Amino acid sequence: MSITGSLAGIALLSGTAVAANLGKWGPTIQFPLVPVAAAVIPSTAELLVWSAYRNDSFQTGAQNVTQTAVWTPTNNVVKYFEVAYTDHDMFCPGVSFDFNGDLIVTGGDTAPATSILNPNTWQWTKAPNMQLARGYQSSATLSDGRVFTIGGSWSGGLAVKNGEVWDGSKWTLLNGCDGKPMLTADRQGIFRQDNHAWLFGWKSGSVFQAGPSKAMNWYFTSGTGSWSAAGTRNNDGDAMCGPAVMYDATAGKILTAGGSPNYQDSLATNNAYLITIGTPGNKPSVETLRKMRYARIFSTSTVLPDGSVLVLGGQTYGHPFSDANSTQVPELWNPNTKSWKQLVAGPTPRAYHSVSVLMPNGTVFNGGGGLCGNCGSSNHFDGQLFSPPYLFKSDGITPAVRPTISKVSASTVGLGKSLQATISNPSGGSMTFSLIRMGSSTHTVNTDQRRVPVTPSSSSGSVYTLPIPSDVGVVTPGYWYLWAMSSGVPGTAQIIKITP
Ligand SMILES: *[C@@H]1O[C@H](CO)[C@@H](O)[C@H](O)[C@H]1NC(C)=O
Ligand SMILES: *[C@@H]1O[C@H](CO)[C@@H](O)[C@H](O)[C@H]1NC(C)=O
Ligand SMILES: *[C@@H]1O[C@H](CO)[C@@H](O)[C@H](O)[C@H]1NC(C)=O
Ligand SMILES: *[C@@H]1O[C@H](CO)[C@@H](O)[C@H](O)[C@H]1NC(C)=O
Ligand SMILES: [Cu+2]
Repeated sequence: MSITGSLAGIALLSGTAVAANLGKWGPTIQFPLVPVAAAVIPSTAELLVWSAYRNDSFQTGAQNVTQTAVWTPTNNVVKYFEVAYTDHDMFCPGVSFDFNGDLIVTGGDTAPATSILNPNTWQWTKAPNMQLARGYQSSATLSDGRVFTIGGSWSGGLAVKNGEVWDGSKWTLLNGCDGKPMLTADRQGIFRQDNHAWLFGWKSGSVFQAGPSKAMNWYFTSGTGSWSAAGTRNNDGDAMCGPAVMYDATAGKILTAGGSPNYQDSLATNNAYLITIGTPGNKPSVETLRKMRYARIFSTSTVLPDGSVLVLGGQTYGHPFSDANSTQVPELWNPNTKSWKQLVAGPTPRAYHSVSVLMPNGTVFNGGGGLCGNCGSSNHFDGQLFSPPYLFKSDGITPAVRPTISKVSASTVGLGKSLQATISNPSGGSMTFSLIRMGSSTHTVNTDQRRVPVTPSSSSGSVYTLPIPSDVGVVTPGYWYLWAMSSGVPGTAQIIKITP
């Protein structure tokens, strides 16, 4: 049978209309709060989500507790925890996993604060304040294990906020990492112009800032810091609250999707670009890609094991705390054809304050939206798992036959070393492998996720030898999902720790 045409998601196979494989939305998972931030915690692969000092509303300033919840996928139980002992309302923060899998959460409603979650004990610790109070800054883990942050005038005062680094015991201001070159021209001023930087930790302690400003920049974190301009994304303007994802770190490839010149009350774009970075300080190459079908601000992007990128949610016109103009049709970007495919629409609008995180079984959690107090239906106390098309046969209904990683030789592996993975491959498809760093998501930002393709150096029967690349700027140490795919169908990931 051959595909003879397609119309509105229906493929016509030899004259008979059958459902195309456009993915599937799973049952709704209810939370006791609006999940505005989310991360899969490596030790147990449970999903941590949080809102603000309340479960449905926020207030910048003196609040000092955070409402959190943990969803356990294996038994579908959601537990609620209030975290009070770090004196930190972690709403609108910067979030980064460090080399040990500690979740470093900075600023937001309590603008100077730092809280750290130990993934093994599930205990939060209060850490020293940042040098500058920040909210809507983003942060990125560096190749030397420190964590860099910049910007964040949404709370803690309006100012050009230069970069600073966390070294595990204290924050140090890097005044040479100038906050000015990364400002957008948002009409609300500095309050919005330094929000949600697209930061990628890279080689030699550098950070590539791919947006959302029209200008891209390199930040260098040795000594007192420095920066250099890195050009523009061709004709793209400021792209606030559009996502950017490093879908192939080995090749330095970053996809950007949408955004808007202003944080609110402004049309989004459907622009897409492919940025390829190499040596720190060099100008990256930028390719203008085919546009998405839908313009989007406040969407999320998640890189999948096969290197495709799933863009979910958002709205065509930026209006925080509103479900109006929602884009509920997912779009899946294929890195080989560089084209977008529309998938089955989600039942729930997910725009401002929504999150997406890749789960170990190859589904994507998409949840939240709102946190606006008495705004009623715009508060979404829930989420759903989206199953991408790779989890189904071509009929879009029958589950695909998936490979299994029955054994890995070690759960911790050093950069440049190898792992042996024993694979059961019942479908007999050709095996490929990849690594994806476990992510955290809030406000369109997920600086933790990045994908690294892995080519087996040898195989013997069902045992594959998988070399872990050696560049610490590319394979940021920490916890990673290891994926085995059979003809592009992923099994369940093994969670491994990569050490420097
Ligand atoms: C949110 O918290 C309030 C108390 O502050 C509670 O009455 C309400 O039931 C909670 N909402 C949900 C969905 O759990
Ligand atoms: C914050 O916590 C302190 C005690 O740690 C308490 O005295 C104070 O009232 C709290 N502030 C708010 C706004 O809840
Ligand atoms: C993924 O895990 C969730 C939670 O356990 C489950 O509901 C879902 O069916 C799983 N999907 C696949 C494709 O394994
Ligand atoms: C929906 O989008 C249009 C522009 O396309 C805009 O004029 C309108 O204000 C938006 N609606 C809301 C409620 O934001
Ligand atoms: Cu926010």
